[in-house]
Amino acid sequence: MTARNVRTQVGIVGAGPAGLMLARLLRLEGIDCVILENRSREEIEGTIRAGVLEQGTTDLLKRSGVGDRMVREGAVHEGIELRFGGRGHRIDFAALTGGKAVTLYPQHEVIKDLVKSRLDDGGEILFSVRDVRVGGLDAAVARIDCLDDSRPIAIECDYIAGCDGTHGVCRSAIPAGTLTTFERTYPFGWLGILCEAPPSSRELVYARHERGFALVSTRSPIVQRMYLQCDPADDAERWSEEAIWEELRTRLATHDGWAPREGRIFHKSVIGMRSMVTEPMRHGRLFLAGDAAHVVPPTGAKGLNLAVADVAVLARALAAYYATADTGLLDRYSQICLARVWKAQRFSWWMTSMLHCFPGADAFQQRLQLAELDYLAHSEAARRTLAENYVGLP
Ligand code: FAS
Ligand code: PHB
Repeated sequence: MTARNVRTQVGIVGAGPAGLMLARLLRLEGIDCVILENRSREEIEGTIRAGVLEQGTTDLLKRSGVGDRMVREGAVHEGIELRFGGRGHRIDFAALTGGKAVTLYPQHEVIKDLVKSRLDDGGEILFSVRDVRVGGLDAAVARIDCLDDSRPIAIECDYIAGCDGTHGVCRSAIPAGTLTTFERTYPFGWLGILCEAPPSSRELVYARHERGFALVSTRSPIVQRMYLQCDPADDAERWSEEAIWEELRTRLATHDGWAPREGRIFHKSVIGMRSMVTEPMRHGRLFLAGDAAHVVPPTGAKGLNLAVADVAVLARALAAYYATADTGLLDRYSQICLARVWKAQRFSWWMTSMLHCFPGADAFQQRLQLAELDYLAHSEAARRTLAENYVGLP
C-alpha cells in the first residue's frame, strides 16, 4: 500500500496519561502534533491502574478544560489513615498543607476524558499501530515510522515525545552508553482487587502488619479498590476470594473491631514493585516523559502524577521554542523534571520501606519501621512531611 507521509511539529509515541495530556497542552498552544498508540482505544480506556490525582494534576486538568467529569465524579480526600498495631492515625492533609487535598478518580477515566477531548477537537490518535520505530534523533528532522493496519506511515517532526511507558521503544532508541539507569527492585508485589461493595472507610487506609502491607482505596460508591502485599511471582488467579478477604481482614484489623466491607471481586492482578530512573530524559530531538523515563512503586501514588508533571514542563518548553525560537527551557527539560522525579522517588521508596514486610528483615529493621510510624503518629512535623509529599510538591 502507498505510504502515508505526515509532517508535524511534535510526534508523540504512546497514548497514556503522559502522551494524551501532552497532546492536549500542545493543542491549547496551537502546536501541531500526531499521537501514536499500539493498543486499541478500548484497551487503553479499560486498563485498570492508578487512582490518586495530586492537587497539581487536578488543577492542570481543570485549567486545560478536561476536568469537568473529574470534578463531578471524582472524590476529594483531605487525608489518609496510617494503621499499625491495631490503631489508626489520620494524616490531615488540609490542616498540614494549608488546604491541599488529593482526588480519587481512576486513571482509565482520565484517559477516556483526554481521548474524548482530542477526538472532539478534531485531533487524531493513530490506535493499534505496529512496528513503531523512531529515528533522526540527532538529525535536522526527526522521524517516526510505523504500520497503521498494514499501511506504512512515515512521520517527519521537529521533536519526538517518548511517552510509551516502561516497555516502550523510545528509550531503547537512544544510543547505548548514553543513558544512566538507576534501579531498585522490591522483594514483593501487590495483589490489587476491584470489588462490588460500598466504601469501607471515608479515606484511604495504609496498613502495616507483620503479615504484610494492605491498602484500602476506592473507585466509586459501589466499586472499591484494595491491595495486599504478596510475592511478586504470585499468580492472581491462585488467590481465592476467601483467602483475599481473610488476609485483608487480618492485616486491617483494629482493636475496635474494624473490618472491610466485602463484595464480589470482579478484577484481580499482581503488579511488581520497582523504582527506576533514566538520566538524562532527553537525547537530541527525543524527550522521554512519564514511565518511559521513570517508574515508582505505587505506595506513594506518584506514577501518573509524575507523568503529567513531566509533560507540563515539556509543553511549556515547546511553547517557548515555537514562540521565540528560544531553546532554553527545552535544554533544561531533563534537569527540571529530574529534580521532581527524584523527590517523588525518595517519597515512594520511604513509604514502601516503612509499610511493607521485607523478607529476611531482622528485628532491628522491624523496630526501625515501627519507630518511623510511631514518630508519624506523635509528631506534627513528621506528618507534615508526609502530607506535603502526598498532595504533591509545588
Ligand atoms: P503508560 O504506560 O500509562 O502509557 C504508555 C502508553 O504507550 C500505553 O498506552 C502503551 O500501550 C503505549 N505504548 C507502549 N509501547 C508503544 C509503542 N511501541 N508504540 C506506541 N505506543 C506504545 N501509579 C499510581 O500512581 N498508582 C497506582 O495504583 C498504579 N498502578 C499501576 C498498575 C499497573 C499494572 C501499572 C503497569 C502501573 C501502575 N501505576 C500506578 C503507574 C501508572 O499509573 C503509570 O505511572 C502511568 O500510567 C504512567 O503514564 P505514562 O507515562 O503515560 O505511561
Ligand atoms: C489506587 O486507588 O489505585 C491507589 C491509591 C493509592 C496508592 C496506590 C494506588 O498509593
